Amino acid sequence: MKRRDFIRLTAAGAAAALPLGSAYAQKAEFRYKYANNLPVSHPMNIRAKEMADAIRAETKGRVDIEVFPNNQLGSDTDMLSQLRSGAIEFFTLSGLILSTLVPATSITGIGFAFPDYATVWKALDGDLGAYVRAQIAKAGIVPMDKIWDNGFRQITSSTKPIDTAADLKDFKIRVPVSPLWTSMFKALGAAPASINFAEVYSALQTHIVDGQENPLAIIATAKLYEVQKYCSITNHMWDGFWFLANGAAWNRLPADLRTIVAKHVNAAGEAERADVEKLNASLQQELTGKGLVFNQAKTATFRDKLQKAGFYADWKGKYGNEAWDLLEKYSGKLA
Ligand code: X2X
Repeated sequence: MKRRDFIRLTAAGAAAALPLGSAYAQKAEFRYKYANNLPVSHPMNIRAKEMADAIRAETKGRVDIEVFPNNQLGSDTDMLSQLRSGAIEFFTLSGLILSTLVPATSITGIGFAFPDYATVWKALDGDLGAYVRAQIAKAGIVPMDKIWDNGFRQITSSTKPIDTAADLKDFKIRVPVSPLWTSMFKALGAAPASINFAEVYSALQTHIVDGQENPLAIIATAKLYEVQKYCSITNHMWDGFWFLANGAAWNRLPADLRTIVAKHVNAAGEAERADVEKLNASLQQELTGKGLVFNQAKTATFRDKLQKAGFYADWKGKYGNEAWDLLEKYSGKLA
């Protein structure tokens, strides 16, 4: 057999042996990575997989997004650096953690700002969200229009139920790495420790901290109930994930592909919002079955404590009047 023929034959053989899915990946012009910090079973990752499939299909394989869930590529702090350097092209991150780079983005997490989901989406899909996205864009990161839901947060503990703000006194609680989170729990009298989500399960298991706070969808999918005993319904803040793109990687995509990608990312985000809202409303029963003991906290005592500690006045000063007015347009008067 001539060498030329041999090469032709083996090349054909290799192509035929490719599994269907990766046929696209082989010829993709844009192979991008999307990374996040949540377990595969969380709606974020279920919708992200559908999203990547839809993008591959509609771009006829030109854009191939690989999803890396569950801190596979590192902690939020690591992934934010990777997004900025272009080592990953897409990343979902809480606005509160993103505030370590773009200070204005934490404003949507101010304690007790939003009474319900209807108000959250009005604000985030309205001019408060537009304001925050404009600040993110100035840092060379491109946020998609629709923020994904994390949810209203609840406090869990291995030692005692949290009923009033007084129960938080000196309470060792893990908070994400974010000045607003630390400030809020200090104002509530607690002893907060900044820890990336990647380390939360083990920090609870080894009693480095006694508690943490997260929405029920995360307490369930990350199995935090295995290492916590009590869950206090506080709804002390809402949190969401901006779907972020590295600016250079985004601009490399031709305009028609950018349109297709943005459409599917935003649609997946809206589907994820509905999934998470439903889960957060229904999980209490399931988690009770797994041994978590629930109580409804007296949230007026929390608001009062924040107000008296000067929390709202301090943060109004930091964000400035333009941003604070946009927040109060939806939250009502806070400070
Ligand atoms: O770190 C957390 O607690 C989490 C998963 O809720 C966020 O990404 C903010």
